[in-house]
Amino acid sequence: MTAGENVAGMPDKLDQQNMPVHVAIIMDGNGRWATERGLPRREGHRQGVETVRDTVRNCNALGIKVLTLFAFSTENWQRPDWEVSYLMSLPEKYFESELPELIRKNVQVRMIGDRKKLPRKVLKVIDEGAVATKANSGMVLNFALNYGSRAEILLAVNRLVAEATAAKTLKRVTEKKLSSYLYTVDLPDPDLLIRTSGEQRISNFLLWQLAYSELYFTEVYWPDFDKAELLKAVAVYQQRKRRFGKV
Ligand code: V07
Repeated sequence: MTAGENVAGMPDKLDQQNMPVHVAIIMDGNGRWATERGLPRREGHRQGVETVRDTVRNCNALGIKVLTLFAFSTENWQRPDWEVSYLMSLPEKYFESELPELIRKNVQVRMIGDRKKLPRKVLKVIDEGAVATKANSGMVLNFALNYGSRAEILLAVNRLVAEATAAKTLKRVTEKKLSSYLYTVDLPDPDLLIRTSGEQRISNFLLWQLAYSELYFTEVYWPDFDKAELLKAVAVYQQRKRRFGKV
């Protein structure tokens, strides 16, 4: 696709030669979206899943190769019990409606994060989604669940130390070596990080992997992050790349 053509009916000016390969998103603002409408917070999360569905479709149509979505952080356990329970029902809800289409569209589903503490039922649902799409060679859809970046890095360092202790030798650790112990071992680093809902922080998300990523922050709440907003984010990414290329 070239400039001026459409992605599913939407006019755009994207440069297909300069698409981000890996897009990561902090999906913030579901609660605020609901509260501002006088709706229960759970409605915001429900709408958030709809936005996940649309965003996966749109990224796939744009030719993005990896989409990482921050669905649940290690800090989110501090939410009220009812909210944690509701959030934990969403992976199943998502797959119930979307798994056939993900399979059909050659999308491979994965999870990154600490599996300990996640309910057995949730792990079962996610593993089934991963197994059902394991052989798919198209877009990788990577859900960060019970994910914290410092914990990920510490896990990697401790595994390195344990192996070195067992082997009674410690070679100099390189970036490549450490990267190979992270959850994202076989994924490229994100080219573009998007965070919705106005906060301008990384919040313990992919700290190592985001070292050279373009950061895009928008005031738009996650449930309102539609195709036009996604195209805007990618257009800003491409504009920054073009400017960088000139100097
Ligand atoms: C969650 C919806 C999106 C906005 C952010 C918070 C609420 C999709 C999933 C999911 C996770 C794993 C998986 C398949 C789907 C999800 C949680 C919350 C905990 F394999 N959306 N979504 N998981 N929200």
